[in-house]
Order: sequence, then structure tokens, then C-alpha cells
Amino acid sequence: MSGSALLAGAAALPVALRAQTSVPPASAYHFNESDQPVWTKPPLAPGEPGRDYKPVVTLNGSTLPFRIIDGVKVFHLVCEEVDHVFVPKTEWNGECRATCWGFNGRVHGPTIECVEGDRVRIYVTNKLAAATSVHWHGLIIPCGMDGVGGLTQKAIQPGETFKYEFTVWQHGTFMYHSHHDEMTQMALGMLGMFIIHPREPEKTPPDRDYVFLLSEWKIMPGTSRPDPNEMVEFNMLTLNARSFPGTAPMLAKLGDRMRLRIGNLSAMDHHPIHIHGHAMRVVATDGGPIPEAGQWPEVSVLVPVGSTRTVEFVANNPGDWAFHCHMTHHVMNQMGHGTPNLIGIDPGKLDKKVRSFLPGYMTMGEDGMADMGDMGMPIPPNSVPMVGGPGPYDYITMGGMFTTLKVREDLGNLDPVQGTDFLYGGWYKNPPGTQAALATQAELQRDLGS
Ligand SMILES: [Cu+2]
Repeated sequence: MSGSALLAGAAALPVALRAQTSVPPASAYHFNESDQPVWTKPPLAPGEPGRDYKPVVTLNGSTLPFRIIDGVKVFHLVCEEVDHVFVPKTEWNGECRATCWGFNGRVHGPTIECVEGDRVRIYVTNKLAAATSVHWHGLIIPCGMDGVGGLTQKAIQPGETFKYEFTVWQHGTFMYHSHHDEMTQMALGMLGMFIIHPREPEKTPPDRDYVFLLSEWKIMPGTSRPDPNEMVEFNMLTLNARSFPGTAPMLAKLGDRMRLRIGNLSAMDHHPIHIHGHAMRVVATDGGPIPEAGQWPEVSVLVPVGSTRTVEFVANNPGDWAFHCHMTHHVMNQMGHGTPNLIGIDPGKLDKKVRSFLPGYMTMGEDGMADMGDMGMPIPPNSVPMVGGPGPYDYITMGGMFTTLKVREDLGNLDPVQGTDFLYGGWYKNPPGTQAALATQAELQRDLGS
């Protein structure tokens, strides 16, 4: 009788307090099939960059530094207002910047990087005028460390510093974000990526490991703060909080094994992220790695809100390749659209009449939006052209969630971390006979008969 009472007592104990009888395989943790949550495993010595992992690259962003104190990796996030540039001023476009909320002087926050088995301690100092909290998205950690304001902790009041501490026993691509007044605070930029490298060295590690965080904003021309009340009409769509032409290109040496980790913390939109010239293998989600037999090919990988997707491919096709969200309104900047459809309209004498009271007026959009970037018309302060920047042949008619993948046989001294300008690295020169061009009369005659 005393034996069965003991057994019943043991069953009632929280899982963390039960003796661990066996160590299930890693996949069991990812699919939550163990009887123990993964964080109950004791930590290992802290993993170090260079020795235990090759750091990821967050284009237009940064990585959060850490210190190791008594075997624990210590990070410090500071929540604060940040004057953030979405598109820097150039000779062909004005600047778009806004007062956002971010971490450590950045929007989004710096990428946190650690290694499976690390014990991490993250201090969060709130320098905002509002209470906040930080949630570690996708991490399986004790409930009280989950960062949900009101539910798992008191909100962090202005001026306070909270301490989060847990052991990370997953590996992959995760995120962090405010989880207090989420609608406001996430719309203002309080997001970041959280990368955990595997403890066992990878069989085929990537040569280049890029991190992208997708988000969306409403910033009306002439205003200086993103509007968090927006539900539908987001007008700035960003990769790592930059819109093209403010996005840096990805660089790759011909033959490089590429890994792209893409997270989406947009308010309302999923993004099909499309790559040209290559096919990607979907190798992981924020739920864990996908076994090789279950991986699948894509040229547009849908990254739903609140999810990450990790894709890999070999950069075996030299060129300047477009990389962008395939929602066509997500590759426009600050697009005004509360107007009648003007496609096919002849403005006739309208322009002259309107100019009598609006000097310089010109009807726009009657043959599309491609001229919106380089028409040289005056635009309101804190606004950028709806589309693009100058390409090697013509204006590039995309903005927003767009950048390029530059695959080169020889990268020379180009450093992918330093490239912050979309012109970085120059343009690809297509070998003769490999580029679309005006058809000759002889070709037209030969093939089309006219
Ligand atoms: Cu999109």
C-alpha cells in the first residue's frame, strides 16, 4: 500500500522534478513526444562562435553581443525609442525614417545567437514610456520565462530591468518580440530573431547563413511615426526593417551552399518569398528540422505570420537574381491607392486645367506605375518613390520586400556583412548570347515571317 501511494505521489509531481529515466532522441523533443519538456535537460558549457558555430549574417542588422559569466551566456536587451531609417536618402530618392520602438538602438532588435545546450540569461531593461515584456517565440522553456505580460509575469514597467534565464535545448530559427500590448509594440518594431545552432557540428554546414525578418508598417508620407492602428493597408513592407532600395544584397560565391532563415512577424500578412534562378529546399520550421525525406522543393516559400521557414540551395547560377515577396503590393513603397483606376485614360486637357491652381500637376498612373520612381516630381517629406532604384539597364520597378542575390564566380574583396547598399558589388555582366535583347529584323523574318 505504501508502495502504490509513493507511485501515485510521483505521478503528481511536475515533470521537472521527476527523475529522468532515459534521454529520448532529439526529434522527440521537437515533436514534444518526450515525457519531459526539453528545457529540463542540464546545460552544457557555453558554445562559442568560431569554435562551435559559424555566426549568421543579418543584412542591415546586427548580432547581440554576450558575456559568459560562470558558465552562463549573458545578454542585455534595452527596449527604447529608435529613430529608424527604412530607406536612406540617395541622389535619386528621398529618405524614409520614423520614430519606432526597438532594442539596443536598433529596429529590429539585434539577432540573438546561441548553441543548443547553452544556459542563457537575458536582462531586459525597459527605457520606453510604456510597460512591456519579451516573448521567446518557439522556445520550449519554463512557463514563467515565456514573457507573456499578465499571463506568465508582471509587465516590465518603465525603468525596470527583468531577468529571463533558461536552457535552450532546441536548435534552429526562432524569434523574439514584445508580448505586452502586442498590436502597438510589434507594429512599432519590437521584434528580433533568435538563432540556436546545433551542438553537434553539421554534416554539411552552409557557406553563407542569412537571416531575414519580415514585417509591415503603415507610415503615411509626411508623418514620423508608424501607425499601429492599421489593420489592412500597410504601406512599408520590410526585410530586416528596410525597404528596397534600402536593402542590402545577398552575396554568394558560385557554388556556395546557402541557408536563408526567414521569419515573419508582420501584423496581418503571410509572405510568399520568391527566389529567381534557383530552387530552394525547405529544411526547417520554427517547430524543428524537417527530416531529409520530408523536405520539399519551392521557388516561393510561404512564410506565415508568426512562423519561420529555413531554406537551403546551392548558388550555382551566376547573376543578379531578384529575391522578393511575390505579393505585388508588397514590393511597393508608401503606395497611395485611394484613386480611381486611370489605366488607359487620356488625361487630355485635364493636366493644364489643374495646373492653373496646382502648379506642376501631372496625372499619374494612366499607363501603370513604372515611371513613379524616376519621374523627378517633388514628393512629400519622409516619403520614398513607390518603386525601386536605378538598375544596370532601366529603373527597377519594385520596392518594399525586395533585394538581390548576387552570385559571382569571384567575389574579390566583397564582404557580405559590410554591403548595406543595394548597389554594393556592382552589376552582373551577362555573357554574350545569354540575355534578352531587341530582336533583329533578320530574326523576325526568319521565325515569325514578318
Ligand atoms: Cu508579402
